[in-house]
Amino acid sequence: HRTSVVIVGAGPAGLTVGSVLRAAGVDCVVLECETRAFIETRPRAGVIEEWAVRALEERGLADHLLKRAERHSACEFRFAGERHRFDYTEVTGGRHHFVYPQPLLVTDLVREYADVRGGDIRFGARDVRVKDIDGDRPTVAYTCPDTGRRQVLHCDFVAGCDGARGASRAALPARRVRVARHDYGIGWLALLAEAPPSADCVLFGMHPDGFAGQMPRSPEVTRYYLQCAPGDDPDKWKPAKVWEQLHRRLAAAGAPPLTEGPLIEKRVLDMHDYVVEPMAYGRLFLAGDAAHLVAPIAAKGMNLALHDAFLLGDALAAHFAGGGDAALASYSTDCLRRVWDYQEFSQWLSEVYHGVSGRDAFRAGTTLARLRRLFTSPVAAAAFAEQYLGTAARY
Ligand code: RFL
Repeated sequence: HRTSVVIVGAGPAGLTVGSVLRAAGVDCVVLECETRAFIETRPRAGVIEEWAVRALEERGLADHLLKRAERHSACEFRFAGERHRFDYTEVTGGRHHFVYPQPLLVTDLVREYADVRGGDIRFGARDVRVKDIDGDRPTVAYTCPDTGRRQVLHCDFVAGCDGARGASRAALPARRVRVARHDYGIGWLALLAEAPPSADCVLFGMHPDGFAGQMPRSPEVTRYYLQCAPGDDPDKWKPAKVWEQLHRRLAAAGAPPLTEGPLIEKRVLDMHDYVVEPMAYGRLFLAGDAAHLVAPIAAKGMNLALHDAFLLGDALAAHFAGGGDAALASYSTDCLRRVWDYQEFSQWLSEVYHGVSGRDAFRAGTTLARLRRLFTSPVAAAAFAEQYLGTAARY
């Protein structure tokens, strides 16, 4: 079988690349190891930056999102027993965050790619192997779930969009890429509660016991985070202990109590980042978490995945339209600028979240000073808002 582009992975990155290619009339195949039902319900991200929503809209990919996503205009920091609302829409003269659960975005994108634009997508593809990326005829082999047989796809380009644990990254020759890693040495217990949000905006609790966060996802489901030891056992966190810690770490004068509910997800995330440089070699182009992981501290991962996907989709479409390969040549450099910018902000924000916990009184003092500055210096507030909402510059 021959096609122009094989896309490995049907996450936000792969499906967006596929939809952009279909709109440009470019032949492609998406290979996904899970089932459609699984990827349409896997809970994860929720925050989409406004520039990314506009970019999806320009490509006809945001109809549902624009009807159903919530628009957020503020977040609230709680520290030293007080609550401080940060109205980023006011600070930036009208910019917002959109809250739209990742499974809904994936559902919209699968429908658009496969059902509306007639894209070829193969679910349950096992043992995907990417080969011959340094020639002009790469191949992607996989095992078909129905027949158990190996299939080989011949193509011009491979888009490696298979996330942090994918297979395509392994096809990059180790001598030609550098993987930069950072480990925060911190764990987060990531929770989903079947309960309405406890506040109409994102809450950040900076507490000597550790960070706690609340992120509205929908009227029925709310995400919470609790800082914990890396590698901690989620089963040790019984519901009573979870809620006791959430109440304690998010407590502030005048704050309404949290709305409790059954915990439908409980996982420990070890906070770490990596960046693969360059993000491309030969005919293989990585996009999204396959190329860079950013700990969910600043809710940036899916936004970076979308940014890569727009650039890669457009660059491949330009190639097949005879528009040259300049965009493919600069793809990695163009993506990495935003990647490093968001990594830096996540590190900065990690210190804000975690600096008051533990026994280091000096670090706690400087962290509280950093927090207070957001509410006393308009310049500091503007800088924070710009990075929190994501660089608005044309991607
Ligand atoms: P995905 O979404 O992981 O999709 C990759 C797809 O590839 C498939 N796959 C394979 N297919 C074939 N062969 C293989 N060998 C394969 N291996 C994997 C997978 O099944 C999957 O369908 O990567 P993509 O597209 O790069 O998207 C990245 C985002 O999913 C990720 O960055 C975000 O979820 C990160 N993130 C957040 N990002 C935000 O922008 N805002 C947020 O609010 C936010 N919250 C979060 C998050 C990530 C979290 N976790 C679980 C780490 C909250 C959490 C808890």
